[in-house]
Amino acid sequence: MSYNDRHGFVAEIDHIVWYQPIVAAASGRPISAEALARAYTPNGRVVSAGALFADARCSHERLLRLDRQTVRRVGASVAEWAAIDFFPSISLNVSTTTIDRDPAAVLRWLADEKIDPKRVTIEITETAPVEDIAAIAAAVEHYRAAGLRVAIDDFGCGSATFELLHRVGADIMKIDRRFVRSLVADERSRRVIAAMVRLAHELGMHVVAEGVESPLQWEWLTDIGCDAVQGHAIARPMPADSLVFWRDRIAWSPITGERQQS
Ligand code: G
Ligand code: MN
Repeated sequence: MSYNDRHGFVAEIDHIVWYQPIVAAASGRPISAEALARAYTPNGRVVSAGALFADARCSHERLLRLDRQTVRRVGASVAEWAAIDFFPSISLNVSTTTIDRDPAAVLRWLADEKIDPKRVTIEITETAPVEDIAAIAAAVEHYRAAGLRVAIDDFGCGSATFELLHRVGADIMKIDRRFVRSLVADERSRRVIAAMVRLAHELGMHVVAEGVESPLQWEWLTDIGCDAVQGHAIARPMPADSLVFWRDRIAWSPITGERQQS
């Protein structure tokens, strides 16, 4: 049973956006903030809207509207932040459906919201079915020419892992949290991650490890050569105004043992 069936409240989704920092692995310096769609349940809890995006019954039109609304919310955050001289880079999850159906939409929306494409990384998840890789590869070229960066999200757990890597020239590889989860206890996980990092670097890509929940995982990932980390060990997703407080706080790096002022 899908999330929608159980909760039945998403006839038309009015979701909000929270942000989770991504930091340089070695220094702990903030690099970017991933915009994450969140929805309120009827009893006021905030849950991930990921389940809604993944719903197979979601029409293409609805997925387009969801992505559109995320960019609108990010536009509002960017304007609020600019008013206090805060200009973080943003990672934006865009569905492959949107990229496939209307490749120019994202660029239009960013322009409408006055978001500088150079501040934006588009994350393409490869766990969703990728219908037309050639079309996606062409769209990605177009985005990069417009100054956006492109990341392959959830790398290693999708149906088209190597085909995407082979056909789509992306800037960033995001290693799925399932590899990160077992790395401290399992040497093979570490070897797999190390091989992914070498592969990414061979292709000139940066590597972000996601789902980093402990300082020990963070340390291992840094030693293995990951460029950046994201997860509860660094910061949980938070509302736009909290991101400012997070930035102003002193971030702690377990690697250098130095306190970092962002
Ligand atoms: O598919 P994608 O990688 O964009 O998913 C991001 C999701 O991962 C968000 O919903 C976010 O709340 C969740 N998340 C972020 N950090 C962690 C973490 O350290 N552990 C776990 N289990 N989930 C996380
Ligand atoms: Mn993502």
